[in-house]
Amino acid sequence: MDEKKTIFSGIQPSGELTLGSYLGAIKNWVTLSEEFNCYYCIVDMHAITVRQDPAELRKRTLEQLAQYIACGLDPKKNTIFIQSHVSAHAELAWVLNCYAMFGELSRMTQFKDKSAKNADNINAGLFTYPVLMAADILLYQADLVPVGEDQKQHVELTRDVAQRFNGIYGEVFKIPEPYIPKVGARIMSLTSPESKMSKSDKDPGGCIYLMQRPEDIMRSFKRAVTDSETVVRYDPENKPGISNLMTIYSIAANKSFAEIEGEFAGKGYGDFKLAVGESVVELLRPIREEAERLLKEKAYLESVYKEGAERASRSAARTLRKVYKKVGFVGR
Ligand code: ATP
Ligand code: LTN
Repeated sequence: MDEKKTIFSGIQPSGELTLGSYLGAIKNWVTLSEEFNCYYCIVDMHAITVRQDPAELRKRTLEQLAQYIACGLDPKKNTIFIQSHVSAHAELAWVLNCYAMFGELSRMTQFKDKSAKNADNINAGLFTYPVLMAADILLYQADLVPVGEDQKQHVELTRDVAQRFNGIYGEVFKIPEPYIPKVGARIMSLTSPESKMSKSDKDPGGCIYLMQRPEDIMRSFKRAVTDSETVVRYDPENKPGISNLMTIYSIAANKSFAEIEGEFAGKGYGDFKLAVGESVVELLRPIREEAERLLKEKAYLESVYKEGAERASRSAARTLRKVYKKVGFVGR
């Protein structure tokens, strides 16, 4: 038996990956990837809960795969795959839909946010989105789910649905735990630091993208919203812009908040923003260069997602078979 703990996480190919998803999620994926049995998924089925251009979705899915690898995920040591390639996700999601309650799904903040943003397309998939996410996680009997703060509620729902199912049928599912970074769990928009940096944000100036050129990254940091004081001090409540920049800098330059406050004591925000921008340029440079190189290797990328889907399917089939048996479906 495999004694290693299992990790599952995924990101939707619904836009360009941002610095937020890197610091909130992918960075932890890389840390965990050496020690654990990891499944990292590109959740294209989740992405269509918001209308997507088909050609763009296809292109972004492959780009995201190249970016996962470029961030440091070794496809030999991790199972990297595309959600729609493993049909068990949709199959388990259907079963779990019958064990998730309308009331609990109605309380999901992401559903409320996305319904407000897509008022003309509040489809049933958007509503049951967290159930598909629960299926993703539970299929692999994951112990840990490394995500940003905004996904904590969905992992909690996953636990509730799993416990409800286990309560009826016995120990079918492992109950997963969210794994959220202490610093960087919620990176804010550079232009409106009271809202989360998000790839589907309408204001691209608020976002830093993994594939962005150094000059564009620097421009966004120079324009970042600050406040009317001139003190670099960590105080998220009263100084959301500066605190967000400090968070980014502390991870990118590997410095504590106290060190940063000392470094910029008596200096203006201009110097600080330049330093943050430069640290992010250097953090992202190798990722962008490696992703650009990999994107030209179409045959290699194809071999990665095909092998990933095969491995994932084998593991997912075991859980699905058990679930089908438990609920009373006749075996084939
Ligand atoms: P969308 O705008 O399409 O909802 P998003 O930019 O919010 O996308 P997701 O695909 O929802 O990003 O998230 C990918 C992963 O990155 C999740 O684990 C999420 O919690 C994390 N994440 C996303 N944005 C941030 C952020 N600003 N700060 C920290 N973590 C984040
Ligand atoms: N809902 C997540 C993406 C996602 C996910 C998952 C994350 C889909 N399935 C399973 C962790 C585990 C999001 O919007 N970021």
